[in-house]
Amino acid sequence: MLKVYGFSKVNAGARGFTRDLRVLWALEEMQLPFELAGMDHPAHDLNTEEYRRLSPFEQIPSIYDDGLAMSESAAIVFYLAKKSGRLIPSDRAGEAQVMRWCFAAMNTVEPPLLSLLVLDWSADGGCGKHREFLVGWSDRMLNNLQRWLADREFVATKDFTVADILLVHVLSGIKDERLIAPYPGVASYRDRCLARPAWKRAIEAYCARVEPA
Ligand SMILES: N[C@@H](CCC(=O)N[C@@H](CS)C(=O)NCC(=O)O)C(=O)O
Repeated sequence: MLKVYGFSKVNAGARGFTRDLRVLWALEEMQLPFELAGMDHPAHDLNTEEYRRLSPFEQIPSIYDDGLAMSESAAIVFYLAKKSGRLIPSDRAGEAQVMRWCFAAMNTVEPPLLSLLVLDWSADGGCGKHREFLVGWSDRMLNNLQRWLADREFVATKDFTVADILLVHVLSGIKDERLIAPYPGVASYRDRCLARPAWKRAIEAYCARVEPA
């Protein structure tokens, strides 16, 4: 049976936003059975030789499936989509579009948003110029994303795919709503994807299970 490594206990600020949710959402959409291995972050469950065989950077999520050890949320959801034949088109061109937008979510949209989040967590307010640069970088990506989404329901194909899961999870990490407010097309894309019953089931089960530290 597919084994998914997700948090059982994690920092209260990160709880509800961790990347195991990308995998758990995908599995809910795909209706694939799995067993969950709960990992306690403060107890250093990730810092063992055994876990590093699954996840070299000692991070969540990872999976073990039929002899295959995998980490990296994007690689995992793409693998699960190929395995299940769900949330990805079966033709090569459609699959390529999904891959393109999985990379865009991880490599183009997430970096400025995550950098800003980290700065706001860690800075003492003395990084005005750095913050201004990161806001400008985030704005540029959100503006271009809004243009792309103008006549689209989903980002990669006409149907919901794993690329939407990754991108929406990245967008849902925006803590400062003022950043997304100028882009109502991006906000409504995020909100209609988060209204899906599979996301609601995934986040409810997560909140019932994962303890804040
Ligand atoms: N690129 C990785 C990043 C994974 C990641 O940052 N995981 C965080 C939780 S969301 C983690 O395990 N942090 C614990 C740590 O680094 O000690 C992915 O997308 O799976």
